[in-house]
Amino acid sequence: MASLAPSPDAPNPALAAQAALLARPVTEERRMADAIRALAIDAVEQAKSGHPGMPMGMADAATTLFTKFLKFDAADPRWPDRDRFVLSAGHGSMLLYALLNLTGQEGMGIDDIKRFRQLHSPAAGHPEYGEHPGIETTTGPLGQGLANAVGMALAERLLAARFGKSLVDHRTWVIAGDGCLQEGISHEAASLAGHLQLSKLTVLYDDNSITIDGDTALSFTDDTLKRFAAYGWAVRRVDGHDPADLAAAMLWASRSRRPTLLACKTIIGFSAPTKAGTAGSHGSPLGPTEAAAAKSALGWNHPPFEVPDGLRAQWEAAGRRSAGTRRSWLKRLTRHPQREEFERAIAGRLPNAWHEALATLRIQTAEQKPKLATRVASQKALEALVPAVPEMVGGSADLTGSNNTNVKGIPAVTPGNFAGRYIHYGVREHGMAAAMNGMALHGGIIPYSGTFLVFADYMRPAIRLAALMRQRVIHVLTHDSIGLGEDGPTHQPVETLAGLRAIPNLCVFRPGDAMETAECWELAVKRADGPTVLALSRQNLAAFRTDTGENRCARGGYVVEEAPGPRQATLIASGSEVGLALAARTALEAEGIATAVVSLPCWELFAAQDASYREQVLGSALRVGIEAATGFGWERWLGPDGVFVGMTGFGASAPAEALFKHFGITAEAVVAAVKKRLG
Ligand SMILES: Cc1ncc(C[n+]2csc(CCOP(=O)(O)OP(=O)(O)O)c2C)c(N)n1
Ligand SMILES: [Mg+2]
Repeated sequence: MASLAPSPDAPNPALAAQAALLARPVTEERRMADAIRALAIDAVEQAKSGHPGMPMGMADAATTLFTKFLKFDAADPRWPDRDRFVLSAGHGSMLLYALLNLTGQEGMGIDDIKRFRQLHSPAAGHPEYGEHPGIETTTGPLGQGLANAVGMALAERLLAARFGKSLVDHRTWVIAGDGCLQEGISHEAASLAGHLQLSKLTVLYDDNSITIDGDTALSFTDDTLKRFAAYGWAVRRVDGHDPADLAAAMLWASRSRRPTLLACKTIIGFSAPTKAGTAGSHGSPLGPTEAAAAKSALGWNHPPFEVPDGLRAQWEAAGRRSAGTRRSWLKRLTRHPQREEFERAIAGRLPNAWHEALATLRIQTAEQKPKLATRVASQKALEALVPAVPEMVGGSADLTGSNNTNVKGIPAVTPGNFAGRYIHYGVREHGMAAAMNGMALHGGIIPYSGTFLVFADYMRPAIRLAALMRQRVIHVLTHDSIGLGEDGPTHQPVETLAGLRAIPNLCVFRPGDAMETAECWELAVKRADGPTVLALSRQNLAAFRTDTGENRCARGGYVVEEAPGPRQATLIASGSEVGLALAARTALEAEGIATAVVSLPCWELFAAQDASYREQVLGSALRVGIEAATGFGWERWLGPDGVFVGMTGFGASAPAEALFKHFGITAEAVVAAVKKRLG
């Protein structure tokens, strides 16, 4: 069969279409779009790296959006009721930087753009959350932005249900490319958005038929419109270089009762005389000759980085378009009966009494010493937290009963009805985690959700971005070891903890009993500047903590039982293995071996303690690490002379007790290892 992709020697069909477009009289809109194109060309030339093609192709669509539809005020990019704009195709970052600059936003001056892709410039290679308030999320890993946007659109609906549309009534707009739509995460996220009827979400699809390898015919022959229509979206084809068609489509999208996909047919690298319509304009500078010719084709004869004053003034006026709308909103906020509560939630401040019920739970737990699976203890913590913290929105990727993430009396969200606070995400872990990032980024929501720990790998790219962006999202990951038993090695994480612990700024908690679980939940909710994973057991665990004062998990690791005299061994364990370490200690003490037990529920927090505390906890006696996972990373705490008792490979299918015996993770094995080393 003949290849669908054009041969590299074939004439470039985009050039004829481009010539026809360039032959049209230059309109005001074209000039405004050309300012974006020129800045993108210049910045990429200057940096000698970057992606000019996408901003050049999507400049017309972005101009229509920013001058006619997007509700924003350049004077306050943090205005809570602004429309959210997500550049999911993050490689086209210069499109966003040009828009921020041209609309007159502080913090993205022309000098910043001249330093595109240089150290400490807010104009980084890809949009980085935190570099400028107009950057709503970090993008670059394709598809993530689209899924973040689904979370933002969902957050908007949830907050509108809570505070009413006089305070919360905005849209979410996304620019996504072929790459975003090829990625699996876009399928999950779009399917969820269609199901939930997130009507205030619009994706402008840069339908340019080009990715890095060349024509999309090489790898992408889906009928994308039919695909989105099947998800329950309203879809429409648009001429991505025709302002009237773009405006009509965006107006139509704003009135839709379903999420909308506008497939904007564009020419990548529009105006470049030879590279337009080809992958050649995707990810490298046009080069001085092609760059000059592109500008000349546009009739743009200004020096690099210069935008004529009149054109700047037009763009700045676009940046002020919604200033009046914002002022009216501020007036409504002042009079609104829920003003304080709204401002508190948006600022991410917890309610005053947020941990009172949890404190009561800790006292009860100390008295009752319940033998519980930590996933069940987690549910008890949620029963204390969720009613007290109205911004907590839960969910699970179809494992609600296993993850114990639901709370009695808290209703679920259903399509078109957002009065609930629990999301049935379906079996869409990646989409779920990225949507949660979007909810946290939107503000006013603390998302938590669940799946099995082993499926953290299905969410890893989104967890990594939450850590990079310092977002408060909480993942309840249950069935945390071979302790889950019969489901077998596909479901038994062994390397997962190590993989998660390797992510900077992610707190991975593995509590060992009900008290530790309550403490870890308290820390997770309080943690305003980063994500948290709670690794929880399926099996019941005996209580070892009966003190209720200090939150001992806050230091990441602590001595549970000290040795009666100078230590001969220190057993260091997490989660279900703390109980095992305590049993081994009893046996060792019986043989006269002075042994301490350390619980290490969070490496990230323990590593942040001062060295003297860590030394005091870990001690100078023989260190034995015990964890039903691979030992990768444990040398950090055990040093070169330590012993590790855990897994060395994958698990197996059998009842949990049989597995712990089979893999030698038992109190007897620990005792034997200590005695062998102490000789
Ligand atoms: C998850 C992920 N995989 C791969 C890449 C590398 N990458 C960046 S852009 C791109 C091609 C994207 O094509 P498209 O979205 O159509 O962008 P266009 O070339 O049209 O600008 C690839 C593969 C990435 N950024 N993220
Ligand atoms: Mg493309």
